[in-house]
Amino acid sequence: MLHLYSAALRPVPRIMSFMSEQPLVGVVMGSKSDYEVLLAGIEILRALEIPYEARVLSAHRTPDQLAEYVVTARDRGLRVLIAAAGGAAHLAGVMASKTLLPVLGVPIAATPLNGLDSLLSIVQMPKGIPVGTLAIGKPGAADAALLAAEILALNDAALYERLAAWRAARAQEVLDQKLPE
Ligand code: RP5
Repeated sequence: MLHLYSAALRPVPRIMSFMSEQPLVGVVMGSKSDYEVLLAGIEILRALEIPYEARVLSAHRTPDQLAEYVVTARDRGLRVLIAAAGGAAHLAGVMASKTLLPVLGVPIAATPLNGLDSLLSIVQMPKGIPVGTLAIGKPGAADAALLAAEILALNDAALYERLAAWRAARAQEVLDQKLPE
């Protein structure tokens, strides 16, 4: 029994880390099944050259490892945390309870309720422990990354310029759209 307990508390390996620099954004998802949705945000972090790390940690399946990750996050250099989960999505709120870093929650559509369950779970935090809640699914994942970038750009002029260029490019894409004759 003791053996099983120890095994359960073994550190969860970091499954992805694409940047060699010190990560500034920690992207946490409740299950690997959330990853495809979160890619919409991870691709933006990559495009903006923001060092990040991505981890699978669950509020109910790996609560001790999640707590360890969050309480050490600031000292390890992380500045913003993104938390994505589906169902009764308590991941973001639990993370926010353990840190003063900003936590951005992304609801995932993982059950027959299509993400409404996770949206309400994340957005309806009782007062005092804030979670910045984004839209359900890929739009929310993308906006979480952009909001993280805006937070980091407050103290990073070069990132501010990259963010401004990114947004200008999106505007140009709209202006370039052609309708059928
Ligand atoms: C949540 O349960 C996860 O964030 C995921 O969205 C959902 C389903 O997880 P799996 O059953 O695919 O591992 O905790």
